[in-house]
Amino acid sequence: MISLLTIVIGFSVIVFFPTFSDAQSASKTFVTHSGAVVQTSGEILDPLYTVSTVDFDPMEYLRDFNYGDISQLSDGTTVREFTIIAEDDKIMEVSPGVFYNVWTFNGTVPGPTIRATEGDLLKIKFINNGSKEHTMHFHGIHPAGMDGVFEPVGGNGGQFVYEFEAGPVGVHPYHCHVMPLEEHIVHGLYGVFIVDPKEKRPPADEMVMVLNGLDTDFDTENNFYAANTIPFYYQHHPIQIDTDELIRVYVVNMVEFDPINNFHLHGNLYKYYPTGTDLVPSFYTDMITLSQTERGIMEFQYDFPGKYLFHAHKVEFSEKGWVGIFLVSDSIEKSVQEIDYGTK
Ligand SMILES: [Cu+2]
Repeated sequence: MISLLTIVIGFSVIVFFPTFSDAQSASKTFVTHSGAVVQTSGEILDPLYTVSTVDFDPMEYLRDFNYGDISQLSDGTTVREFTIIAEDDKIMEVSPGVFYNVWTFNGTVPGPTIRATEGDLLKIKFINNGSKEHTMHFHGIHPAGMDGVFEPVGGNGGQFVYEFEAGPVGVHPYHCHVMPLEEHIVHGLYGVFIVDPKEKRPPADEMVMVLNGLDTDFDTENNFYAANTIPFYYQHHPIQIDTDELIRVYVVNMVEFDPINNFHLHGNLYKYYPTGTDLVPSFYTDMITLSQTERGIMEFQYDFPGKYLFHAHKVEFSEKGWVGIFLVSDSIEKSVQEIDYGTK
């Protein structure tokens, strides 16, 4: 009798309880908040998506400047042509086990850092391969028709060419300006636009930091904060710099929902150029406060080697990912190179 019961129970287990591998393949289809259709087994560490994922390297992004394809007009004006492609169906693992539907310019969040010199003619070919209308709205000076607000570009291959003169000197954001704007920004449609002065800034180890937040549960509050999208990235992968080397950080605050963000540097102070529009710094400080799209240029150098934190002094933000480390080391030979302004 006991053996018969054992056989019956054993059979029931085999028939009614799928194996682990069965459970892995039992994916279901869901529609996310943003409208993307994804498949998942429901296991948070076992995502099975039908959409492509995003590979993003914050260390590569940090010092990656896109100068465009360069040509010259007969009057000597430098022309820089860029192609920017928007998509809105990609999934990115923004933190271990947390997968988020990112909307991207050229496949990443933030999009590429677009860089030009004051007075250059910019031709930015925008292709919208997303499913929704998108645009590129640049902060700066340009004609109304190039503002990326009243000229929505349709999805599935819609195109528009933004053409304007680079200016003013400084660091500016660009972002999609289609309503609901908050949704289009928080999903990742933004990037940095740097306009260099004609007389150039002194050589430096230059980097870009976009301060951003991620609302991964769609409750209009950020769950994660970061410098360059991945929470805690530069804490676990410190940014290596040299003593006495001039460091120049182009910082842009793209955090939505929270009215302010800030940037604190340890063991040092920095010269700060709000919006980067002036070549004379306005402040010498270790703390700046930034509202939405507020930005500027920080310059500093370290005399002593070692590890130094930089982070939001709004501690909630730093504890949710907006924290990093500069690893400063002595170097016999200066590693500062002449800045390549894309003219070689
Ligand atoms: Cu958009």
